[in-house]
Formats: sequence, C-alpha cells, structure tokens
Amino acid sequence: MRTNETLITRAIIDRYFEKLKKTIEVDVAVVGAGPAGLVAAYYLAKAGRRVSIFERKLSIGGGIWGGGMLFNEIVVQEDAKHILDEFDLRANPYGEGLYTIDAVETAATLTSRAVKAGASVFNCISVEDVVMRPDRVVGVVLNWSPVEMAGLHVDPLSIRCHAVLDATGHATEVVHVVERKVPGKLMTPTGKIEGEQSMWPEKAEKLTLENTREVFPGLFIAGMAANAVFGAPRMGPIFGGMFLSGEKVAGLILKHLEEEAEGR
Ligand code: 48H
Repeated sequence: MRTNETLITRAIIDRYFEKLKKTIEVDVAVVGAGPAGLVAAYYLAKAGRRVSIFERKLSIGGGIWGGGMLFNEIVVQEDAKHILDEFDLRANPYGEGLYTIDAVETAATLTSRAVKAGASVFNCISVEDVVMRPDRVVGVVLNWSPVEMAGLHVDPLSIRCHAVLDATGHATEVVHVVERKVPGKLMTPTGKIEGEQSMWPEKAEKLTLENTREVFPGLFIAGMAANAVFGAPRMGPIFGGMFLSGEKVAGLILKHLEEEAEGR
C-alpha cells in the first residue's frame, strides 16, 4: 500500500478539482447551506439536476446547530412532518402538532442526504456577486471566505447556472447585490427589499412559504431570506417553514428549468 505524502496530496487535489470543474456550469447554484438551502438542494439533486451549494462557513447547517439560544433542539410543526419522514429524521411529538428534533442530528442528516442525492457542497466559499446578462441573473461570483475575512484584494472566479437560490438567511446577501447592481426591479411591492420584521411565529411561518418564489429573473429566494425580502416577521427557532420553503422552491426551480429548456 502506497501512503506517501505526495500521493495523499495528489488524491485531494485531483478529487477536489474534479468536483470544481463540474461546477463551472450547473443547473442551480444554491447560496447558503442552512436548512432551506440544504432541503432545496436535496430535492433538486434527487430530481436529477446538477446542483452546487456554496457556504461561507467551514460548517454546513447554518442556524440549525444552535437550536434556540444554544439549546440544541429544534421545533417543527405537523405541516412539515412529511419532510422529516423523507429525511428519516427522528421527531419527538411535543404538545399538539409540534415535534422536537435533535439539532445536531438535523444538520448532519440534511447535509448527508443532500450530498448523497448528488449535490456538491463547497464550504468556505462565499458568493460575493452575481453574473448578469443583461437584466437577469445567470451565475454567481465566488471567492474563498478566508480571502474575504482577511480583506485581501484577490479577484474572484465565476460559474454559470440556470437558476440561483438565495438561501443566505436573515442577510439575504444575493438579493442585496442584485438590488444594488443589476438593472431592473425586484418582484416585491416596492421593487426593493422590504426588510425583516420583529418576531411573530404563526404569521411568519405562513408567510415564509408564500414569500418563497422567484424575486428577479433567474433568482429565487427561500427560508429566512424570503421573509427578509418581502418584509415579513421572524419566527424564532421553529424550522418547519424553512423545510417547507426549501421543498417549495425546489419545485419552482424545476418548473423554471423545464420552461427554460422548452424555450431554448
Ligand atoms: C455563501 C453565505 C453567504 C454568502 C450567507 O441562516 P441560515 O440557517 O438560513 P435559512 O434561511 O436556511 O434558515 C434560517 C434559520 O437558521 C434561522 O435563522 C431562523 C429560523 N431564524 C428565525 C429567527 O427569528 O431568528 O443559513 C444561511 C447560510 C449560513 O450558513 C451562512 O453562512 C450562509 O448562508 N451565507 N454563504 N455566500 N454570501 N451569506
């Protein structure tokens, strides 16, 4: 058995660049690997689409790990139970129509299932801009997160895709870039980002699903980003809306990809 250092290095470089080359042109670029992004990526990959997820942090899972205030349990309501079953997550009934799930099991399972379904995950890579042609989004601009953190002047690389999903949570970073830099208006009442409101779980959970949609040609929003863009409240550590939003946006993007292929 050969285990010398150069072989180990060669194996890592070869395999990483195989993954990276496959991502130069994909069907969907998912920005942010929180619950909404991971669930969406899973359903898209399961449907046979080429999906890459870009996550700024070293860890995958976004806000799942900390549960509520670092108590690492999350709450999911009955409406989203079918998604828990799809992912084989162990849900413990709590009160009427609610379930608790171990936050660590949730983050690990969503990640594992998205990757096994075929999604490629690139951690420690931040999306800093989009590619536009001329007034639609056709790709994302990438840089290493450590480059971003160190404030180094390093030019990025970009990839092309047929749809971008902003699943960056409260910050809704991709939509902010588009609002600022791409000609045209967002598909919101004011044409701009409406801004997140304070906490109201029942209303917020319902609105998360309603607000999950295409917000600019080629750009979709899901999860907390959907409420931030459309001016809806936050909901605290209940995650059913995030899961349902991921499932819904996957369906919308699949339809978009089919329509685009018919028009090509
Ligand atoms: C690459 C990026 C970039 C970027 C950000 O915050 P998330 O967990 O997002 P959601 O919407 O899937 O889930 C929201 C949920 O965790 C939450 O915060 C809830 C329910 N809050 C309610 C409340 O009241 O507070 O994940 C987003 C991910 C994170 O991992 C970021 O690091 C990542 O996106 N990210 N990745 N490029 N430009 N911006």
